[in-house]
Amino acid sequence: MPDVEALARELDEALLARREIPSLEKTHGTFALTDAYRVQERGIERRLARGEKIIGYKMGLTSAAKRAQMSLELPIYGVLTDAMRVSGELRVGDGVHPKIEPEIAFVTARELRGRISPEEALAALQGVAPALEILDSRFAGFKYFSLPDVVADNCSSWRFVLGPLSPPRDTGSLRMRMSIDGRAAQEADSNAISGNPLESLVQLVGLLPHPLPAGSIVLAGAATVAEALKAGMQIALEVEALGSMSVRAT
Ligand code: OOG
Ligand code: MG
Repeated sequence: MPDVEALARELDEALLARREIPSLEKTHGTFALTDAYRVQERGIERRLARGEKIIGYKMGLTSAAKRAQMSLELPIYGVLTDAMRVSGELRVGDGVHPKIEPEIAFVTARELRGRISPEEALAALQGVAPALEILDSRFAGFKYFSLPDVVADNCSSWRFVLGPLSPPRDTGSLRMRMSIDGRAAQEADSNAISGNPLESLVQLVGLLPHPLPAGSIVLAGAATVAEALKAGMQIALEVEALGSMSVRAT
C-alpha cells in the first residue's frame, strides 16, 4: 500500500514549486492503478482547499497516436478545475515543459452515471467545441514510468482552452488541424479519438466512481501527438463543422 497522502503532497509541492520529480514508482515502489486514482483525488482535494473548483474531467490516451507517444496502453481520466481554464493567452513560464494537443470537448446538460450508450451521451449534451489541452507533467523530462505515475499526476493536466460551443451533434469523422505560427503542425480525423470522440464520454462516465454532474466540461483526449509549447507561439485549431480557435503562448 503506498502512502497516498505523501505521494499527493510530493506531486502537489512539485506543481507549486515548478520543480521536476522522478517517477513515483521508481522512488517509492510500484502501486496499483486504483491507488493512483486515490493519489489523484487527494491531490485535487488539496487544490480545492486552495479555492479551486472542479469544472469537468479529461480523458487521456484515447488515441493510438497518444498511446504510442507515451508508450502506455489504457485510457485514463483526470480532473479539470477552474484554475486550469485559460482563454486567449497562456503564460508558458508558469509551467515546466508544457505541450499542446488538439482535442474535442463536450459540455453536459444533464447528470450522467454508469453504463450509458453513445446515444444517451449525445442526448445529454449542452454543446460541443474544439479544444486545446496544454499538458505539463510533474515528472522530469516529461517522462514518467507507468500508468499509475501519470494517473497520480492528474494525467499531466495543466491548462486547457475551450473553443466556441456548437449545439450538440455527432463529432465523428471531422477533420482536425492544429497549426503553429500559421503552419500545419498536426492533422487527424476526429475518429482517431476513441473511434468516435463521444466514446470518450461514454468511457469516462463508466470509469468515474460517482455521477458526472450536469454542466461538466469533458475533454475527449488528443487526436494526435502533443507538440512542445514555447513562448511566442500562436497555436490555432480548426475542426470541421465546429469552427476554429486560437491561443498565444507568452
Ligand atoms: C497523459 C495525458 C494524455 C491525452 O489527451 O491523450 C492526454 C500524457 O500525455 O502525459 O491528455
Ligand atoms: Mg489531452
